[in-house]
Amino acid sequence: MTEYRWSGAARGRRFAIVAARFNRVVVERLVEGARACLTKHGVDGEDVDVAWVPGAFEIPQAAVALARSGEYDAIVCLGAVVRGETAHFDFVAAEAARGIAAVGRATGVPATFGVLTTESLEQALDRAGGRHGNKGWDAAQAAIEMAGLLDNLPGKNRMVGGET
Ligand code: INI
Repeated sequence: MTEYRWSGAARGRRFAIVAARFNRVVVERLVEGARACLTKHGVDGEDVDVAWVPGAFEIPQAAVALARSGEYDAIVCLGAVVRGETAHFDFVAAEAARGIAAVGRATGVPATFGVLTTESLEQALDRAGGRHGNKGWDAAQAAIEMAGLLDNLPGKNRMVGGET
């Protein structure tokens, strides 16, 4: 029986953050949380690149391009979709989630989901360094873990260039 584990060494790995500008006050805090997590785990600031996109809907396209570049061990996707502000909340949120999940499966480069989907801006701020933690930190932590786990799984798991 093999139990595959994440090996914890994050130092030396490269990460890309894809951040959606919509609700920027929230997303900037998610980016800060993600950066803080990566730094805490020994990742050099020079090894973390950030790509800003207009909104959460555009995250998957940038994420797949970064994943296919072969430059990164994982992609951290950050955004804030707030129901109160849009009738198309469900479409934006669902496409962001579906698209981000597809990036990881298609390319083999983990893409983690730090897109808040909340009823109000207040709820979003609560999850961006407020009383419910920082989901940017959580998404970065998941990216470190997935990058370490994939290296330990059998076979060649980085299939850069796959279909989404
Ligand atoms: N994008 C978000 O990231 N959050 C939102 O709350 C949001 N609202 O409210 O509409 C939002 N819309 C923009 C969308 O992501 C696209 O950028 C836009 O539709 C252009 O394709």
